[in-house]
Amino acid sequence: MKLYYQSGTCSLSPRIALEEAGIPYEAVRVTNQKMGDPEGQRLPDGSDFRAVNPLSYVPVLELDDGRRLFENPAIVLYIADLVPEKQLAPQDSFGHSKVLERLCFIGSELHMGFTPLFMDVPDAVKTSARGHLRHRFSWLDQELQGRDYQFDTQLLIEERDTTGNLLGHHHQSGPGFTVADGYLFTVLSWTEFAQVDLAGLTNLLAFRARMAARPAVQRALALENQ
Ligand SMILES: N[C@@H](CCC(=O)N[C@@H](CS)C(=O)NCC(=O)O)C(=O)O
Repeated sequence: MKLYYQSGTCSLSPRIALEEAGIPYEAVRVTNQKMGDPEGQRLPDGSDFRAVNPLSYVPVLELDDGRRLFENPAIVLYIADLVPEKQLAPQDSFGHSKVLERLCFIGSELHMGFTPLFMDVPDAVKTSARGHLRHRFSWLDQELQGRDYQFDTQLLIEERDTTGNLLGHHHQSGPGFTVADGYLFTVLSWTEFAQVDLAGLTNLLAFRARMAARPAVQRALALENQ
């Protein structure tokens, strides 16, 4: 499996999902020779990235048989479903759809909301974009009240005796990491650069710190910057 990525971008989200899943993958760095120009995106051999994604953006997940998946929500849910036992997304239909709902919210209401903040546009447009984002982040802050992660998952816990023999299993339900957390963490990582004010959003800030402490997230960040 290959992940086409660019450091500091939304491809961090599927990278976190892959690291959490423990699935081996090859990371292919896309570089931009001409910032903001889709014709400038290049593969490591210097060829045009549009041969992989005609729209010239990351992330792209390429399966071993050559099929490709585009768009963050689809990619990370696919990764989650490869390892259902890890509960990177709830596997019941409603729980799965709730994670998809949040992934779509992050993609359209947050991720795309940053676009003007990375462009040369009038200050009034940027101020409006920051207000729009602050409003949506405030809602997520409320959603995270009293919770470590955005959704509940159901983990299968093994019971063992003192010598390590398996005695049985039980289910434990409660807030747990899902791929929607990896995507939310990714867009939160842009807030300083984009000057989006998160002051007072204590649940969201605690969530970000909790995510940053996860070994898989730390691996994803370190690998991106290699
Ligand atoms: N709708 C896409 C958006 C992906 C996207 O915005 N990718 C950015 C990085 S965060 C990119 O590659 N931009 C380069 C460009 O558009 O030229 C998704 O959700 O996956």
